Amino acid sequence: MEQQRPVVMSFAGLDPSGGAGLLADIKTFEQHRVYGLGVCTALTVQTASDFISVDWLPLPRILAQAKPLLATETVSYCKIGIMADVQSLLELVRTIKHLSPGIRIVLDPVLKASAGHTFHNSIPRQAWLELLPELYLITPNYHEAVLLAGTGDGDEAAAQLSTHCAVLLKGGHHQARPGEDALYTGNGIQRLLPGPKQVHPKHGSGCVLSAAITANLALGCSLSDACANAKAYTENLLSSHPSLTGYHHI
Ligand code: PXL
Repeated sequence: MEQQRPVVMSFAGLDPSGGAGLLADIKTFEQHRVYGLGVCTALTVQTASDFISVDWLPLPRILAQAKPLLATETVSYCKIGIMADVQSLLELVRTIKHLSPGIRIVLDPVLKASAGHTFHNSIPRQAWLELLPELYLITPNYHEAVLLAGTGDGDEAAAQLSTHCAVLLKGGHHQARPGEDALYTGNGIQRLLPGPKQVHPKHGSGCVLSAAITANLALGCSLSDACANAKAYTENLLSSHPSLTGYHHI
């Protein structure tokens, strides 16, 4: 018999193509041998290459899914993906922390879907400033970091955001340093270099990375090791097949 696995929770959209959102998160959790709970924040209609529509679930319906589980399970880490707006996100985060004191929250601040749809064009800065100190880690790409900080280039933006919570700046498509990520914490900046494998762009790779970080944290890794392990896991997925769909394996 196995020992009991750590329990983690994902708040994310349903992407029926299975590449992103809840399904990607649960696949990632299972590969890491953590037990994944999944709360749906939105119903999307899409394929790996085409985004068709999104229906946001109202906050009370999101909370109704989470409350009974948070009341009965010990969840020390959760991740949040797409949410309709920052105000609901802030209320969600506060409710999660009220129901599970001490829980650490990883936020993937998704503004745009890889299949082309823009979820959010602008950022209400005041609500963001209230939200950031409630989070353990955010995982923006360069574009998201600049929009969230409202300033400078990606590196300056990440440095500024990291005065509120840890920031993993994703270098995926960065021109000068493609695939190089940087972890900004109170202890400085740690560069995470890409591995040797040939990678192919994938639908949902940001979801997989943040879910893998959450799983590694729940397994007891330091933040720095969790980010490094999750990067290696995501690169395995990116190199698993040339198409937009990737296969999960450790
Ligand atoms: O990868 C961003 C993302 C997050 N969540 C859902 C998505 C996508 C991208 O398509 O569909 C549900």
